[in-house]
Amino acid sequence: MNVMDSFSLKGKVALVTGGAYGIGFAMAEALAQAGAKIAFNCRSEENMKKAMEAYKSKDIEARGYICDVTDETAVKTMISSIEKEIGVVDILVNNAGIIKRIPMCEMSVEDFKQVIDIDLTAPFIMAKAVLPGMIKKGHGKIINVCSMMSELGRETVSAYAAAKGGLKMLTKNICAEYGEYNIQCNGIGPGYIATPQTAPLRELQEDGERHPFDKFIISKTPAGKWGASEDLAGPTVFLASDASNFVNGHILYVDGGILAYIGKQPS
Ligand code: NAP
Ligand code: GCO
Repeated sequence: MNVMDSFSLKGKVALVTGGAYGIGFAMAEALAQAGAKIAFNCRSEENMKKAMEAYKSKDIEARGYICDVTDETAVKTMISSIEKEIGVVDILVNNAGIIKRIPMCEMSVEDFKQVIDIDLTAPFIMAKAVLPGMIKKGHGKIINVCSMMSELGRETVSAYAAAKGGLKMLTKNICAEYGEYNIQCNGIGPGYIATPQTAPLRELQEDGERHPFDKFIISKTPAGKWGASEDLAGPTVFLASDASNFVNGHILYVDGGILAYIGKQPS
C-alpha cells in the first residue's frame, strides 16, 4: 500500500467534541478533508447555528449535536444518535475544554471542580461511551487534546494544569487497557494557539502595546509566534489514521518548540 493511502479517513466516522469553533473546528475540518464523516457537539443552539454555517461554507457535511460533555446521560444519547444517523464512531477527538485563570488561593472549589469536570472527567465519559463500539469493530482512535500544562505549571491555572496533566495519564491508561483491541489513544498538546480561549492573553493594551503575556509567549516560542488552529490539522489526521496504528499512549506536542526552549535571552 502506498504510504499516503494510510492517511486516508475515507469511510470513517469522526466525533469532535467542542467542534463548533476554535481548535475543534480546525481539527474537524482536517478530518473531513481526509475523508471522514464529521459529527460534533456544542452546548448552545446559537453556537450550533453558527457552526453549521461555518461547516457549510467549507463544503463539509457535518452533523451537530447539542450535548454537554459532562452529562453522561446526554453523551450516551448523542452516541446512540450518531450510531443511528451516521455510523459507529471510529475516531473520537476529546477537544471540548475550558480554562479558569484564578490564583489558586482565590479559586473556589466549585470553579476547580468545573474545570476538572469538563477537561478531565468528560474525556473519560466520552471514551467510555465510544470504546464498546470500537472494540466491536476491531479498531478505534481516541485523541485527547492535552496542553503545555500537561507538562508545565504557571500562575493562575492550577485546575487546568491538574486536569490536563490528568488527561495525559488518562491517555496513557486507555492505551494500556485497550491497545489489545487495536485501539490507539494518543494526545495532541497544542502550544499557545490564537483562539477565543487565549484571546484575553493577546489583548492590546490601552497604550497600543502588545499584552505582556503575548510578548512572553513570543519569547518562549522558537518560531517567535503564536500557533494557529490550522497548525493542528496534519498532526490530527496522522493520529486519526492508519499511519499511526503503532503509535499509542503518545502525547504529540504541536507547540512550535516551546517545551524544548529556555526562552529568548534578553537583548
Ligand atoms: P475555545 O475556543 O474556548 O473552544 C472550546 C470549545 O469547547 C467550544 O466549542 C465549547 O463549546 C466547547 N465546550 C466547552 N465546555 C463544554 C461542555 N461542557 N460541553 C460541550 N462542549 C464544551 O477553546 P480552544 O482554544 O479551541 O481549545 C480547545 C481545546 O484545546 C481545549 O481543550 C483547550 O484546553 C485545548 N488547548 C487550547 C490551547 C490554546 O492555546 N488555545 C492550547 C492547548 C490546548 P460551547 O460553545 O458549547 O461552549
Ligand atoms: C494559559 C493558556 C494555556 C493554553 C494552552 C497551552 O492561560 O496559559 O490558556 O493554558 O490554553 O493550554 O498549551
